[in-house]
Parts: sequence; structure tokens; C-alpha cells
Amino acid sequence: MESLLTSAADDPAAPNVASAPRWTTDSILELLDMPLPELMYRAQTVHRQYHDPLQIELATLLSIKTGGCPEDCGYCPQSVHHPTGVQATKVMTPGEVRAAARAAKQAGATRFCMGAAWRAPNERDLDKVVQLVEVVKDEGLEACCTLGMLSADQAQRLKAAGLDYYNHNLDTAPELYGHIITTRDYQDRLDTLQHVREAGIHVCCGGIVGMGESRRGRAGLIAQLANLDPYPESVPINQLVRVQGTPLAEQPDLDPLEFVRTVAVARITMPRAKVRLSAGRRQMDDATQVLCFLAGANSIFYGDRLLTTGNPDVQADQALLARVGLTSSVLAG
Ligand code: SAM
Ligand code: DTB
Ligand code: SF4
Repeated sequence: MESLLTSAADDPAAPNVASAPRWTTDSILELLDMPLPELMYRAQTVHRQYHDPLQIELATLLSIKTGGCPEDCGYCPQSVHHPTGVQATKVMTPGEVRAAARAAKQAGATRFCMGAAWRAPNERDLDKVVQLVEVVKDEGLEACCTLGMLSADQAQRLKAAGLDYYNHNLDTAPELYGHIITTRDYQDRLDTLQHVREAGIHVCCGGIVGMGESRRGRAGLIAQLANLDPYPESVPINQLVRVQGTPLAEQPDLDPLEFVRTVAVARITMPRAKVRLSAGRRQMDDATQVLCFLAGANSIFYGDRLLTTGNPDVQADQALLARVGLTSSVLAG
């Protein structure tokens, strides 16, 4: 019988072979092109092999420093290059972050992710973030940060403060990157991921779907993520949130099933990872979200806000998870 496994990367016993890329864009495109029932079956099979299909991780986001970012990412409301009306703020205080972390834990989150609108933190910024990581750890949550580019030394300082995860997304396929962002390049992103990995921090790395890319473009993004060696422990799949004033504000709707397919392929190619159904849930109907869970998504952003845009409210998410029969620490509680 033909194996359901498509690559050595799916096999926990297989050694990590660094020489050849484990996944080509073409091999991922073949998966994306499958009839949906076949693709879902494969994704579910892998999901059940590596995870409890009834468990979902809840991660809460907090924007600790909003707006005024010098980068020109075409999707982002926080760039100074786009007239979105987002006001720049200073870094939050330890007291503010402690209150938010405590509330997130009370609501059932297990991971707390702090985002800052920086190209890269300077040393004074990093001193402040080190304190904030200590506060989150003190509240008994997993700590994650997304602060832009990091040097090797900065990554080590964050690790010493107790940081569990660092989020830094590749966002799109390499050949599309220059159309979306001009102020840094793909290699900058890869360098930061390397620094994070070498510091012993878990990697959270994903991308955005719905920025006008083709199916091949989505395959290229997943290939990059799946070929990271090792692949990320957390993979956020964001649907573009179209914000007025950004260059991508008028992007047409993405077929929801294309989003579901992307989640399924992330699950198949990165079997041990937490695949997070990330930004864009507010714009998705419940049925699409449920298809994403069936395709192998096992984490969500949980809390009324993402960074500057909305997220489903906590009661709505608890009701949705209960309707589906998914459990998290809050529901199992
Ligand atoms: N400034 C840091 C950086 O870019 O690495 C950290 C914060 S940045 C807002 C984190 C991620 O949010 C981006 O890499 C992107 O994937 C996601 N993001 C930003 N704006 C978005 C939008 N409008 N829709 C979906 N995802 C978005
Ligand atoms: C990720 O992949 N998505 C989150 C988190 N990592 C930092 C951010 C989504 C931002 C959506 C737009 C906003 O709220 O500003
Ligand atoms: Fe700045 Fe990050 Fe937004 Fe890009 S995604 S403009 S780096 S905050």
C-alpha cells in the first residue's frame, strides 16, 4: 500500500538530512492541487499521528509598542509609510504588561506574545523587553516576542530572560518578497531566525495568505518554512487583514478554501509544529475556521485584539470551540 507519508520530514525516525531541500515548491503545489477530500484526509492523518485532534492552543497577543515603524511592509497598518491613522506609542510599562498577562491567563491563554513595531530593537528597547519577558514568565505563561530583526547577542539576552518563542515571519515566497517590502530582504529574515535558533529559543515563523499571490506563491512560502532545518515549532498562517491606507487595502477576497488548503499543506509538511490559524479570523465565517481545524490548525490567537486590528471576542471563541468539541486549558479547566 502506498505510504501516506510524503517525505522523510514526516517520519519522526528519519534523520534530518541537511543537504537536499526536503520539499520543493512543485511537490507542495502538487499537494495544494489535490482534490480537497484527498488533501484533507492526508492532513488529518498526519495531524492525528502527531497531535491530539481535540486540543487547541490559545495564544494572546499584546502590542507593547504600536505604530511609527520605519519599514514599508505593504500589508501593515503600523508602517509610517502608510496613512492608516495608527498612532505611535511608547513601550508599555511592566505594570501594564503584568495586568494584560494576568487577564490573558485568567481567560485561559497559555502563551502570551508581545509585538513591537520596530525594524529592530535598539539596546535600550531590548533592556525594556527583557523586563517584560520576566514579567510574563513570572505570571506563569509561555512568553513569545516579535520585535523585528535581532542580533545574535540580543537573541541570547532574550533567552536568558526566559523567552520561550520568537515570532519572525517569512511572510511570502522569496520571489514575491520585494513586491511587498523594500526596506529589508529575505536574507535579513533568515539571519534573524538563525540567531533565534542558535540562542535556543523556539522559532515561530509563518506568513500571510491573500496578498495577491498565486497558488504557486503559497507553495513557495510553505516550501521555505518546511525546509528550515529544523522547521519552526510554531507556524502562524495569517489571512491578510486589509487595512485602509495600506497598499494592499483593495486586494480582492481570497477563496476561503485556498486558505484551508494552505493550512492543510502546512500541517502535512511540518507535522510536529503547532499550526496557528492567525490573523483574519474576524473576517472568516465559522465554517471556514472549522475547516481549518479539520485541516490541522491547532492554535489560535485568543483575545479581542490582534495588534491594531480586531479578533473575535473571547466569548465567541469559547462558544465556537465548544460547538466543535475542541478543548483548551480554559474549557478543560
Ligand atoms: N515589526 C516586527 C516584524 O515585522 O517582524 C513584528 C511585528 S509585525 C506586525 C508581525 C507580523 O504581523 C508580520 O510579519 C505579519 O506577518 C503580520 N501582519 C502584519 N500586518 C498584517 C495584516 N494586515 N494582516 C495579516 N498579518 C499581518
Ligand atoms: C503573526 O503571525 N500574526 C500576528 C503576530 N504574528 C504578531 C500579528 C497579526 C497582525 C494583524 C494586523 C494588526 O492587528 O495590526
Ligand atoms: Fe514594521 Fe513589522 Fe509592520 Fe513591517 S510588519 S511595518 S516591520 S511593524
